[in-house]
Formats: sequence, C-alpha cells, structure tokens
Amino acid sequence: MHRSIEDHFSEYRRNGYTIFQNFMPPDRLQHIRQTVDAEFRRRHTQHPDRIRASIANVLADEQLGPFFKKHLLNPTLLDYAEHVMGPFVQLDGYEITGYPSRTPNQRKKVDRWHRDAFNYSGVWGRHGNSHHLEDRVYTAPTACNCITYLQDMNEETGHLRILVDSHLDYAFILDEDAGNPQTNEKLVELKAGDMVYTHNEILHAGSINTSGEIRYFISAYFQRFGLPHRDTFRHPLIEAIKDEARAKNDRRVLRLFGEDDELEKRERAIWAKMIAEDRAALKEE
Ligand SMILES: O=C(O)CCC(=O)C(=O)O
Repeated sequence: MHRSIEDHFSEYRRNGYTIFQNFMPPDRLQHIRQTVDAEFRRRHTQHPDRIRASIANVLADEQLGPFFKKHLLNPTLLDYAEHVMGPFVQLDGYEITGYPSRTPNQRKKVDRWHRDAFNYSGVWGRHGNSHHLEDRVYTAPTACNCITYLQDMNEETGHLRILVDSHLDYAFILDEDAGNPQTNEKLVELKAGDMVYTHNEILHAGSINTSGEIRYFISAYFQRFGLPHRDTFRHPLIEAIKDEARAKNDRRVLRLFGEDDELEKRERAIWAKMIAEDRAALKEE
C-alpha cells in the first residue's frame, strides 16, 4: 500500500521512526546479496570475533556503485528526507553490513542499545541535571538512518528493537544495561526489502543473528548539511554523479555530497523574514 509523505511523517514524529514497506524490489536485493556474499564470508572468516563486517563508501565501489546510486537517488527517499530535515540533507556514510550467524544459544540476545551519530541525548543523559525533563518537544533530527533489510527480520535473523518515542523523552540506558532486553521495547516487524527511516534520537538495538545465513542491511546515513562526514566524496565515481547533478542544476543531489555555496545565504534570508514577521506581530504596549 502506498502511503503519503504526511502519513509517514505523522508516524515518524510520534514514534521516532517509520517503515517504507517493499522499498527494494526482491530481484535487486537478491542480486546484491549474491554480489557481496563471497566477500562477506571472506571477511567473517578472517575476523571471526567481530560482530559485523561492512563495505563502506559503496558509491565508490566499481561493482556495487550503480545499484547503490539508484537506491540512494530514489525520489521517494530524498523527498522524505527533505520533508523531515528540510533542504539540508547530506550523506554521512553509505554502507552494506553483514552479520555472521552465531550459535543457537545466542538467539534473542540484544546487540547493544544505542542512539545513532550526532544525537544530543547521550550528552544530556550524562549531565548531572538531566533528572528533570518538563517538556517533550519534537525537534528535527540532526541525522537519520535509512536501513533497508535484505531478509525477513525475525527471531532467527534477529529482530530490530526500538524504544518507541524515546526521541522525545531522552530516555537513557547505562552502558552496563546496553545488552539487556527492555520491558517497553518493540520488536519491529520487517520483511525483506523494507526500509526503516529513523530519527537519530531514537534508542534502538539489533539482535544476534542465528539464522544460519548472513544477515544484511544497507544503511544510508543522512546528516545536517555541513557536518563532518565519514564517506569521502572525492572519488571519480562520486565526482561523476556530481557532474550529472551539476548538468541538471540538481542542488539537492549536490548537497548530498557536501556542495552548496548558496545554502547559508538562503537560510539566513528565511531567518530574516521570520524575524521581521515576529517584529511586525508584536503588540503595542
Ligand atoms: O542490527 C540492526 O538491525 C540494527 C543496526 C543498528 O542499529 C545500527 O547499525 O545502528
């Protein structure tokens, strides 16, 4: 079922995440799995103790680049990202991650509660005066994770767990409890090809994979324009995407890769308009 941007956003604002079902077609996800499987098996064998392996900066990968470009520049995704963050969306990191399967006695174990990069709650939760919180104010995220799963997510592959609406209450989990299930956690229902779009203040955790197969997800991590980013955009394959965008004057694609000399000036013009409106609205004494 097709859902409108507004419908996704009202769920996102309330819960801290929303799900785009069937975001990646089955033939594409099978193709990606087959392309990366041997490399992930090699990496997992080389480092058996590591919880996961990732191929980062995937747009710069000769073989994977074209598929990942299509996935990232999908207008449904970019329209939604702009709706959530405004016209300030930059790519921080784009990767495919694979979790090796573990022994059945690890089934249902939590893989570390956390918030994603550029969140404020981590600093607030550790602050001495953080015991009081009067307001539950929604603020636009400084970063968002768009995670597309390449298999059904269940007890065997390891559920994604979320503390629903924790982007509003700054709930905090101490490091020593990060591996424990939470009484109010939600095990998110997800099928292969579904994409979860999260707010970076939401507390979440993966679960250990015991399915016998590698568990994969693709993560496109967006952040506020101008923040330091993990991926490098100075690669010939990414320069080629920027050249195409320049030819079309596609500002939002250029912004994704950290390029927009006019943004600050345009944003300040909007501030000036709002300040002027507020001054004009002031009632005389
Ligand atoms: O393993 C998962 O399903 C979630 C991964 C995750 O939370 C993350 O990479 O930040």
